[in-house]
Amino acid sequence: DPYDDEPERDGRLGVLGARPFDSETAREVLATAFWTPQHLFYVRNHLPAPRIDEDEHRLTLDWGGGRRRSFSVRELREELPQATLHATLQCTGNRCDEVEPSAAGGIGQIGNAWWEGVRVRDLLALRPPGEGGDGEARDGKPGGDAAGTLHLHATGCDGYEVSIPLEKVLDARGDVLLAHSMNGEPLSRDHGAPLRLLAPGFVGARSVKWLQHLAVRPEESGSVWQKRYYRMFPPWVRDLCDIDYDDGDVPPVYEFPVQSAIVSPAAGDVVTLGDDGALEARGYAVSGAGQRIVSVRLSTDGGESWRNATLLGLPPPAPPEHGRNWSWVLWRARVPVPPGAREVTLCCKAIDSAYNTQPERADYNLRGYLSNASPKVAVSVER
Ligand code: MTE
Ligand code: MO
Repeated sequence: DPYDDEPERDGRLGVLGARPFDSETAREVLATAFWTPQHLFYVRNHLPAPRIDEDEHRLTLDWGGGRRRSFSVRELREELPQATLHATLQCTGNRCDEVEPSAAGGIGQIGNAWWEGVRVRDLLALRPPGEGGDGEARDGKPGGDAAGTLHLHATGCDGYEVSIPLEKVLDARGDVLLAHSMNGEPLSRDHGAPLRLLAPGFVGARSVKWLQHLAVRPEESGSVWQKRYYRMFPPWVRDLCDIDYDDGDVPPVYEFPVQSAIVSPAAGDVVTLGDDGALEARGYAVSGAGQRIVSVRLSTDGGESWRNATLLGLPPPAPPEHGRNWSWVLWRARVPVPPGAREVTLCCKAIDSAYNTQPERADYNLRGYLSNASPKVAVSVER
């Protein structure tokens, strides 16, 4: 049984699937913890969780053209410059049930943490001398795929593999990290011990856990997770058989768009209004693109009138990314309810510093990916 050696897991994780293990962060945690504690942070595995001996483990980096080097975990922790990253990790399928009701999931395939490790761009800069690589200009022609893009393939010890555009990694403002710790603790087995990739602003699927191998290549990874999952299916595709994966209409998903959720109240709750005739709401919001969330607006009258939420202050230390905001904000609001209303639908929308916001409704896609429509929660009112 490949699943007979799974890690111990906290009973407060909301289980969506047992084998492979798939889970959500609980609402109580989402509503209150700016840094999601590691043992309460959603876990999304596609395969059995590997157990790795970190003293033996080596990460290999392949620049292409036969140039490779491997690193021990100790070297990565102690001998290379360390960086800290504040970043939200969100599964491509967070809120998927709102787009595809048969999909398992709610608002909890998300968490926020501070991560420590080595910037992947610093690792790439250690390129050993050698012949031209796959990623380099040869015969005066640029390397890369048809669009001239190079890709970084990332492979985990469980066999999971995806790629990301190399540009994101080389970009000084891309902040891609090879992480060994989360919220000041070494990574736990479920979160990828001893090493994982953290590509902030990209869907969780790109942040490969139990990282074993990184390789620069002129094309995307050919793995099933790169080619058959984590691509955006057009709304007219209703069945996996309808898909021509090689079609340009099925592009890979990297960045995630502006997202927010109402964590409290939950749909169907009976809420008691305060003396001010308002209800109390809480939630999270994140830009995805590294922008700052400038406001979260709430309405109980279908968007006729809006109220700004209070964005709850970030605890120190300040984000180390000098102007990028990969981390979420939590928010709280008191929202007036129309006099006499017994049922209301609370809705919200987040707006980032580039004035990107959430769509009123999401187009259908088969896997319920990137579900980020303006959240709506229907509750009963008690006065
Ligand atoms: N990396 C490996 N090696 N195997 C996996 O199954 N799942 C991915 C990503 N990295 C996965 C992986 C997906 S889909 C998500 S959403 C994130 O890990 C989840 O990270 P977490 O379990 O630490 O929350
Ligand atoms: Mo995911």
